[in-house]
Amino acid sequence: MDADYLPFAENPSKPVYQPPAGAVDAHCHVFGPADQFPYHPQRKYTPCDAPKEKLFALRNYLGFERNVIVQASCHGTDNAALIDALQNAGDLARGVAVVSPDISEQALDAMHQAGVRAVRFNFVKRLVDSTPKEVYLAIAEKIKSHGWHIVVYFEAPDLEALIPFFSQLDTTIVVDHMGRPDVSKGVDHVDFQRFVQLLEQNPNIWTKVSCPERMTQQAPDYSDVTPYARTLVEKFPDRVLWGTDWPHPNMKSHTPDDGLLVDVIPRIASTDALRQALLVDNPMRLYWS
Ligand code: 0GY
Repeated sequence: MDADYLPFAENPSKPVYQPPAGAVDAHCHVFGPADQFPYHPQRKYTPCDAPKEKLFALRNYLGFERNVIVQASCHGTDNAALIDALQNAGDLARGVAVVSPDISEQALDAMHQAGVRAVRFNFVKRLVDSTPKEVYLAIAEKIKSHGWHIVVYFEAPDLEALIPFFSQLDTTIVVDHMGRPDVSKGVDHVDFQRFVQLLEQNPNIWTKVSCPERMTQQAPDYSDVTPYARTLVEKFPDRVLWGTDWPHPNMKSHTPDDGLLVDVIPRIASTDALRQALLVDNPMRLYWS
């Protein structure tokens, strides 16, 4: 099956920056392989197979110790590839699943046992059909007793309409990719400032300072994205996570080099203390404690 976007880099460069011991890549995916874990029939894109073995090899090559693997839309609510990866990672991976509200307690228990610690609500219109808020609220209620949190993915223009919904979720919320600002607008633009204010007002909200490859006009330097990430790391040092976003589904502009993405880290987290929080202490607190 052919992917409908650029394949990921099979041989990324070795990063110059070495992450601290115990570093966590807190946003990455596994896809397929399709003959073992088929993609969802109603998916919005067909990915390149990106099996667990390649993810674990990349983790070691880049100098990371652990992964948080996020269920992507192309696998729908079938979390089999994710669970298989978690079960093969020992204690070195945790998962973010996508579930429907009728999932049984038994299935949630089994997922927890495998390492799932969160569910993902995806609001990106090109990736998923819209889901009624009541459905998401029912899922939020179901996961509460498991101590899981909620990962949300949306794009900046949609944030304003989502804020009342987020205030109904009385759990930790992790926002993917800094809320996907349009980086041509500058950090002072109302859209990004709305996101910063949301984090100031709601201490339950965290964010991943990830994914420069999707927002940039300046690959592979990403200097148009780094001011956004740096702002969030400095303002909210205890509520930020970092991830590669490997294998970069849906990339059409360029093929990201994961080594160069790692080399962005010291430019967004300028001290050892900020990097220790971003790469080790924060993800360990959220996913391994
Ligand atoms: C990402 C980004 C994308 C895809 C998904 O669930 C998904 O299919 O998250 C994207 O195309 O922006 O977070 O990896």
